[in-house]
Amino acid sequence: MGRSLTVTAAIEAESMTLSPTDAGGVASAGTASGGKELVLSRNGSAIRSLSLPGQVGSLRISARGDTCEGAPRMTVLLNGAQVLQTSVTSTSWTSYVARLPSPVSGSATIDIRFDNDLYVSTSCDRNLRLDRVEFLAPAPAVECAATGATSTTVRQAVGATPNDASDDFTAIQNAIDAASNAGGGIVKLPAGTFITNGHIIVRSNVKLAGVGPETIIKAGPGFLTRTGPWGGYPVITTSGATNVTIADLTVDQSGDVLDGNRPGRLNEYLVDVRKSRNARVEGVSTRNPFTYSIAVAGSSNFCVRNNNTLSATNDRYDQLDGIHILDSNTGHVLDNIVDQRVGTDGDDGLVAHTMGAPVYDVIYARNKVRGGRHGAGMQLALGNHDIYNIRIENNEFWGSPSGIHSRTWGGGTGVIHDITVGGSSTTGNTFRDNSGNAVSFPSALKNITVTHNVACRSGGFLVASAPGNVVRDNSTTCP
Ligand SMILES: [Ca+2]
Ligand SMILES: [Ca+2]
Ligand SMILES: [Ca+2]
Repeated sequence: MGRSLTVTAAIEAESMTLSPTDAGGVASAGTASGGKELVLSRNGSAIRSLSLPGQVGSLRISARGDTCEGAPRMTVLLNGAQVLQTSVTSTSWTSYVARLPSPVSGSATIDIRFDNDLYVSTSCDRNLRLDRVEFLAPAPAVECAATGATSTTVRQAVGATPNDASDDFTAIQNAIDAASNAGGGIVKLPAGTFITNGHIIVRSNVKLAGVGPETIIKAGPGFLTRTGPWGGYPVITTSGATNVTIADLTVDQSGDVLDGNRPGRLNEYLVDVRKSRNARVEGVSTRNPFTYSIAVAGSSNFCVRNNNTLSATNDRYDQLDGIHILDSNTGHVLDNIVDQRVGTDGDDGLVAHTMGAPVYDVIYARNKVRGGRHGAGMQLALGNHDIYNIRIENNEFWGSPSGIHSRTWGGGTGVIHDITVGGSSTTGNTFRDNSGNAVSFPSALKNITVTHNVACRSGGFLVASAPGNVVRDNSTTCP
């Protein structure tokens, strides 16, 4: 999950100007880039101006120290603003990274300062040694990898009639089946409300698409008379398909008028990516759920992007999660607006959940989430399989009973590990007006990184101690 960054520009420290000029000098160093280093032997600055040929998001400074009753302190300013202050404790070349609060380009002045010089006659001499400064491009924005269906052949759902009481299930399903049998295609629905009394299955290599939220597929009065392939009540499922897309429409489960409280309610979900590979759900609005709104179950290589969930019913249901990733791996949950708290029935906004398989290699980024009355902004729900390699960044969790929390269910033996919440000054999450803790990971964990997040009118950052955990540089002050 690591990302290497492009070097936009680099300078040797020995090309920098000292101020005052007697603060040190250039020395030969066989281990240094260019064979030379700049030694700051007394308090002072190493300064250089340059023109950056592209955007820079961070600096990487190769430095080492001569310690003397403590290490030298290095303070780095870019264009007059401090971007790093650190002790240089290593006596061999070490990279120190300064992340910029926002990208910089054009003319730039870097100023590296040494301000705690110490010289003890005959015993030791504290100095700061600099080798090289690299200017790194900003991390590329996280985007989905799953392509979904790629055929561009458009097929009409002949016989589907919007805005009347007639059941359009058979016409839509027949068009999907024909498209898949022909090798793939786009089944495109115009604006209007289409009624389904069945459970639409999107087949391999097919994209089911509307023209935007004004294309509505709505559960009709006969919707509960039969079940989907896994015993539940999906409005749309991918049930085993590969290379499949659901896009640009509203999907309404009619949970406000139907009574969805029946066996199997939680077997399949409103929009259900099920045992699929390479699946996309994007530009989808979900309405009136009586189960999870968008779920990815037993699947890999998925993209859930730019969707909008809403839970608005009162005192009819529970467990109404927004976007629920179950027993699935390798995917992205990006740019969604999740609101489970308009009514009282809503539960967690985002979920990673293990029941029969681990959840791993998932990035949740740039989502705006309000968890429901029964839940949290995000829950890591742990059964007997691990949840790991998860990045949670640049999200806003607001107005929820709590921000992000983990729970163990059914005496689960799984472990939550290698989770990053925030992680850098450009990827931190915002927690706003949550009544409980911003982050709470109480048990069954290791290698949890919670850094660079901001909690405003929310609780704190609670992570049980465990090997590899890093919890620092979080703020509980409103910006
Ligand atoms: Ca010195
Ligand atoms: Ca050098
Ligand atoms: Ca119709």
